[in-house]
Amino acid sequence: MKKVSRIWAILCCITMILQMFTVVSTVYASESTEVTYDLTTKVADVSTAYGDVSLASTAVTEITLQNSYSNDEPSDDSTVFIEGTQKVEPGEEFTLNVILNNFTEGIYAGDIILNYDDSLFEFKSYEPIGDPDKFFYIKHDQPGIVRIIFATEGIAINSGRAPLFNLNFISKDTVAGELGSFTIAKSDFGIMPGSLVYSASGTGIDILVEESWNAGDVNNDGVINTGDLAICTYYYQVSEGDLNWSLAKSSDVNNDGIINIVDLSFIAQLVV
Ligand SMILES: [Ca+2]
Ligand SMILES: [Ca+2]
Repeated sequence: MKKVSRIWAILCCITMILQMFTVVSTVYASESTEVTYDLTTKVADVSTAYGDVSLASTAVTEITLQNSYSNDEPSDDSTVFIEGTQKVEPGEEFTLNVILNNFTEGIYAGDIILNYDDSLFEFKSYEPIGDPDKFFYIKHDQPGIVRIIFATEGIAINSGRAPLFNLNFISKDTVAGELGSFTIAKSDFGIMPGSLVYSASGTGIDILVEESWNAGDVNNDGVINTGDLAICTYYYQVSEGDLNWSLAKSSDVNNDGIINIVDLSFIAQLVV
């Protein structure tokens, strides 16, 4: 009888979660176009922008571009930013997204140097994302520095928000409880007409390699509760390969590459 009651309680939780999913989806759909990041905050708290769902595991830095080479300044709020997860497990693969934002000028080429803490992380690969198609040249001949040079195939990047590429890393499984940095040492973007170069540099994000990870504690705050359920629900049906997988994957408690009812029911059973 006790077991039947427990199953009934789990089913009730799942029903509530799916109802919550509908509400959260509506909130996201109505507010997603208004999401902004605090340019002065290294790790942005975007929970307000996303309604009641906390995305505290997101690390974001956004850098305003300057023109160091002439007096022609970029349009207001032209920025480049990188985002990724705030915490990883030892030996875990993760992704940083590099994105241009608020450009009205035409960008045809870029040259970005990212420094990373090679005592904690290894660079694995890159993935082109977004439009237009781009040609890439990657230079990674010494640990801790990866350089990405890209050029479009004759089409300007001048949309509001333009994802450029993802960088895939893995944390070393020999370290734990340490914080490592990812810093944009240089980022130049070539503009036409005018052959201008706009630049940003000198900031980045920190990512923690955790001591340990408790499956179900999605936001890793030490307790499994409805906050974890909300995050799992928020990323419902997100799967490996999606652009926001690096943010969603901590909800994938059975590690099968998709956030679905299996993960929700697992977490629901552990809610205290
Ligand atoms: Ca939690
Ligand atoms: Ca799963």
